Amino acid sequence: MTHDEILKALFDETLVGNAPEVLRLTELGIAEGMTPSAILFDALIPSLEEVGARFERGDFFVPEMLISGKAMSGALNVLRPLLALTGAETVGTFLMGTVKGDVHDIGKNLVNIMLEGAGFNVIDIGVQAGPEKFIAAINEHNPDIVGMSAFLTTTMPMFKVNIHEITKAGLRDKVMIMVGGAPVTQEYADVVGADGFASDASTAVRIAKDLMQKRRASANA
Ligand code: B12
Repeated sequence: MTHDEILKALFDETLVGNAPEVLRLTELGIAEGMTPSAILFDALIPSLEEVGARFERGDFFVPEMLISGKAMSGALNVLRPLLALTGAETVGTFLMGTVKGDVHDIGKNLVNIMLEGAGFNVIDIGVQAGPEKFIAAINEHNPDIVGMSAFLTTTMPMFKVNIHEITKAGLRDKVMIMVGGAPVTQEYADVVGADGFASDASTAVRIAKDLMQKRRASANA
């Protein structure tokens, strides 16, 4: 198979949620010398975008979204070690979770992989994380940055709730806060009082690094 044929097949098989085939094609692509980024950005992510578009049109339902998501997650497990640097110096600690009421974790996992690749120590507190969970994890891990992911317009307000509770617990000055997820915008991030927002994983890494620099500069001031 040519690289283009592999990408096309990966797109199609992710769309129909054929997890074993997506896994096989991902491994084949890597063996054939394709980059993990090409597999991710030229096949897997566009395919999930198409899944979302079909769901919106009423052509796909929740089970279809679920199996496509599972197929993508399987491929991410293969790509994770390839995207992550080994033995890199730790840039900072990043605590990440999907907010309460929300089970979408693919976007979050992707950001985590890229952050690990950039040298961050990532602590993932999973999905459906309420304020208590974020606060307990901040106290336990002392992160530099806390990331919150939300994929539903109905769960986005949890950013504000979490930030309010983190502030009440006296922890707001100890951490930088980043938010993201499909429906989130820079305007929304500003409204809830987050320090950073990114609409994709590579930008998330860039912003996280910028925030770390600011943090170091203010610590030295
Ligand atoms: C797969 C999927 C599911 C799967 C999730 C599986 C999983 N393990 O994640 C399942 C089937 C469980 C699901 C369920 C539902 N879903 Co759904 N789902 C999707 C779908 C198709 C893909 C989401 C995804 O993973 N995308 C891939 C990643 C890579 O997306 P991404 O946005 O590019 O991610 C980047 C950024 O967002 C950013 N980012 C993400 N997190 C963070 C965090 C930080 C800190 C930063 C800085 C950046 C950042 O970086 C990421 C990587 O580049 C989307 C469609 C879409 N277009 O998003 C709908 C979608 C999100 N779902 C939707 C809906 C409505 C639902 C349900 C309510 C359906 C129902 N009736 O039950 C339920 C809700 C369940 C719940 N309580 O959470 C709607 C949301 C509409 C809205 N605006 O609120 C969408 C948009 C579909 C649609 N077009 O209508 N879903």
